[in-house]
Amino acid sequence: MKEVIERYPQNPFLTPDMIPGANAVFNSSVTRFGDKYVGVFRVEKRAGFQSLRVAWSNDGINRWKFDSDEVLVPTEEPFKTYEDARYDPRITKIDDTYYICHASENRYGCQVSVASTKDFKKFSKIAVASEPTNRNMVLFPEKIGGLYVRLDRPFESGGGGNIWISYSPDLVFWGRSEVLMTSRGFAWDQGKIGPGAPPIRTDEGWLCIYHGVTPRINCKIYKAGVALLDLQDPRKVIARSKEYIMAPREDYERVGDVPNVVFPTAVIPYPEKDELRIYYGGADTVMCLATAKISELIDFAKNK
Ligand code: BMA
Repeated sequence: MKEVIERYPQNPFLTPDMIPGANAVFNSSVTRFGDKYVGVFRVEKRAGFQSLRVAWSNDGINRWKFDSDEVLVPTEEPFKTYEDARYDPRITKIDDTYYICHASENRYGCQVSVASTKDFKKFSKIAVASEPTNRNMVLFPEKIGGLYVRLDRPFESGGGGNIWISYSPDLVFWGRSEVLMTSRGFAWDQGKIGPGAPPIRTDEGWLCIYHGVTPRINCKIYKAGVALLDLQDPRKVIARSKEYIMAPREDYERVGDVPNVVFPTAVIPYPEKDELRIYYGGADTVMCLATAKISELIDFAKNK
């Protein structure tokens, strides 16, 4: 059967042996920056800590050059208390500013933080933007009705979790939170689900790639799906794929520190080619790439 996504033949494109002192590089975000690409990478050190590192590439795939220092290290309160470990970054560009949302793990649980940068050299922390326990915050690339909009995944008891939507005037104070999409009993996304890449605008709605878990006796299998949200009112789910768009199949998705994980964290659209790049972590160890036709993903979301 033809898949809706196509894996990059040279996957994984980034591995820990390419970064001195790294145990793993995964669940990272890449975006366009002028005529180049920049990424904020989740690099787990051999000493065991998570770090966020900026790297640059001409084509967004090869020859990544890492800046020397880790970024978004907290130096002041409240970030020192709540950002013990920083991981799973997602980048959204709004106007001329890039926003980085990431998980902030701390003694109270996990929260989400948001920071901004214009050049990926100097970063400003904006807020720890949720109570515990929450992960996977992604920002929409434009305000809707004058407000910033985000998706995230608060945890629920019993290891579950659904995708929520919230609004904010300033990225600090969030409200009007409601459930957007729930896990589906006995389907591939019957376990917890969470936002993957930040949504992108298409003619047919906001295209959202998300992750969903299939729980099995000895593991959780992380897969990816696609949904479409109404452009004017993204609380309305227009379409959602019955099947996953991607499940762990290749060795680099099956074998690693956490087996059987594909975890999408960024997309880059090329509308002129009807193409979408999907960046994802493989088995919590390496960075991978897949491509898809935007029109085919939309049809897939509509189960056509
Ligand atoms: C999730 C997050 C991700 C990770 C995934 C699989 O809960 O921690 O960072 O990729 O589990 O281990």
